[in-house]
Amino acid sequence: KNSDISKCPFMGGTQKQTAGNGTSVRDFWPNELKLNILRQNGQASSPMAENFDYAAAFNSIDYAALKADVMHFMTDSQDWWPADYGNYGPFMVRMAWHSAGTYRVGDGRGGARSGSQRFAPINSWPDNGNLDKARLLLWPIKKKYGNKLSWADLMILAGTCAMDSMGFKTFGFAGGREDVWEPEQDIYWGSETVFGENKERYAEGELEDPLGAVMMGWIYVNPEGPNGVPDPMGSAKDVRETFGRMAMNDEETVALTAGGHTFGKSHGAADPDKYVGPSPHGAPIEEMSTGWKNSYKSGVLDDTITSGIEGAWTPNPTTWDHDYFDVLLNYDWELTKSPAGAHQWKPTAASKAKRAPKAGDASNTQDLMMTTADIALKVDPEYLKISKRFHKDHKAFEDAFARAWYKLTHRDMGPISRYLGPDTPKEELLWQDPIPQGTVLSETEIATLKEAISNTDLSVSQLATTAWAAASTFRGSDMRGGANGGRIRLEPQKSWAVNNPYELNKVLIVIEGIQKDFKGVVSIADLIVLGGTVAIEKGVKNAGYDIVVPFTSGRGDASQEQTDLVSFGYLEPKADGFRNFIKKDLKLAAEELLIDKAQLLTLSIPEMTVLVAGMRALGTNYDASKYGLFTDTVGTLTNDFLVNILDFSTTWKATSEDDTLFEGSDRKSGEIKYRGTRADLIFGSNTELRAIAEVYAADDAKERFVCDFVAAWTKVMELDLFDIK
Ligand code: HEB
Repeated sequence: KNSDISKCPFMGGTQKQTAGNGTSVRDFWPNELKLNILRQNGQASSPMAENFDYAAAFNSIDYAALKADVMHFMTDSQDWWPADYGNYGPFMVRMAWHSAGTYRVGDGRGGARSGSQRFAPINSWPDNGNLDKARLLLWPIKKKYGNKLSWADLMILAGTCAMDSMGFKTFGFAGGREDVWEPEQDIYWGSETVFGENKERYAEGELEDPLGAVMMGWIYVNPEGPNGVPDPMGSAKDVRETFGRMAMNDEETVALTAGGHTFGKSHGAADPDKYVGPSPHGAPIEEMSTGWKNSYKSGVLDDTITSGIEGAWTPNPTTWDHDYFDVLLNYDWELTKSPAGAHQWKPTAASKAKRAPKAGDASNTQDLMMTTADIALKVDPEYLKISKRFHKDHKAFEDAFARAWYKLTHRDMGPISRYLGPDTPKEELLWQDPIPQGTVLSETEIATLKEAISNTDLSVSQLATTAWAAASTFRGSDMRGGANGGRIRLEPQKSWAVNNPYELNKVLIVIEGIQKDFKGVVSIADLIVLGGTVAIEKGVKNAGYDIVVPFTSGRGDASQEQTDLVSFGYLEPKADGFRNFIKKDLKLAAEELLIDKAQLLTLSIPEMTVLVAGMRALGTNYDASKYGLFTDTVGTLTNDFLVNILDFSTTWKATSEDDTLFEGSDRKSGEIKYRGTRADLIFGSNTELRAIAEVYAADDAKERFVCDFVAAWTKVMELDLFDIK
């Protein structure tokens, strides 16, 4: 399937002497720190005006007219890629599912929110075969609505309307996904260099974290079975693992797969190696961003080659009905091969199974089929129980499928306040991490509360650490976490090692005391962030500057019942370089995890640099250790960390065998001055970080350092204030 290497001599960069070609730094040093992930989606790569407001643009759409256009589209078959059964519905459902299906809970990355199916590598993954055509078909609608409707929203809207148009009552749809203009570089899709391989991700036996797919280039599992072996029990294991990483439980998994495969068909008319050309990213220029050119007969309808599996799951593939479980459970299945050579299952002759119409000729029929992954829903005992229940209880199945589809496609959008459009359901769902509305405080109230916090014996370091602990759970990947909700006082957060539960509890008791004194006026969430404000202002003042640290109130406090323990568990940091915390025995280095976290916090390189330096100065290490405290004035917001990391009168050597801890001594006297971690030393070692460090360590930068720290701190504190700001 690796037909991507073009034979044309002018392809693939044979003309090497143009800008950007030649070997890159990474070719020489593959382990180079990946700072580039903090430089994505800059203003320069976006064609939108700087003040473009997507929410406002989306809300200006005549939504009813848009839906009517999408509904009409479903049966408006085009000659260049005619619709199977005259209906694009199933094709759109698959496109939307594959757009959303890259989401994984581990780091919140992937998913439908950015429209990244338009770009490589995703546009060219074998599992996304022919979805280039699905998007091209939608172009006239995209063109009509322009900037008001992102590709990301359109893909999910099309998949959802498709189901409505085929008679399924969906749960709702919300817009609000803004497109990116370049592929995301921060998402780790695995280390294999060949599609369909999985050696690297199973190197340790278990599927590597945080990956959500069993092999390179696929969304979840191999439909034919693990490594192409048609073993339904093995497939069940893969399905459970990968859907679990998409935050789906067994019931949701069965509902989604059965509901999805009630529609459409698989395409495997002939041998792909013989007839299918390279994927879009490797295709010749005249194919105009499409790929998988199929030279088998007409190349479309019943001659289409996509997954290689051939046939429909149900007798009426463009109508919502309850046939899927009838077909799966009432018939017996035997292994067979598609015309393309793929393993698949067909009903035994004794089953006297119904048949499905041919995609391009309703007067003709073909066998029904199941993939090995479908058969898993019958052979795995837990899946079978659910399948049987859904088979009998149509209402339960429809409700589960509608809700799971809604969750699948909206999972990465953040709080419901970010949802746009009249089809947004009102019901509060646990996976949306609901937060009750907070109170906006007056200036006087804020001043009084600040005074009250100052009068406690909580230190600058305690207050700053707690505010950071609360706010820094935010992930720009799926917009979850953050200080809002006050969940730092709830399980699981209050017990995380990184939060030093014993110390955290001491702070919480004092904060809760203040809240009691000001009954009903202020949330714990606001108080914790305000505590950080008080701490930073003290640090600024100690440094001799007079800068106001901005504070926005209005956060609410969620309850324990509103907090999904399992799904919040995924927000637990394995490492937090800002607090010099790292769990034992991680394979990744502290500096890599620092960059990863900075990316999830949507920070730039300078923002990350001032935050690390400033937090060291304020003494925010999680265990109050001395690592990275290159200052005599802890609690004063100075640039000492950077000044001293760049100072060559200190010489460093590793003190731990695994090169994770270091001590710095005076080059002349040999006297030990400092201790540091990799998250500290990287600012002196990495040339790009060093360049930024130099700016802030210079004699003319003291005030700028303080100002930029305050701005970056405030940014982190307010990352989750979508409805408030
Ligand atoms: Fe599916 C299709 C597999 C899940 C929806 N899928 C399909 C195919 C395959 C599959 C192989 C074929 C493709 C071609 O064209 O060739 N899936 C699968 C698997 C899984 C799934 C393995 C896991 C278990 N789906 C799913 C889900 C959904 C879906 C979840 C939704 C909800 N699909 C779908 C559809 C279709 C498909 C709708 C059809 C498309 C057309 O027709 O075009």
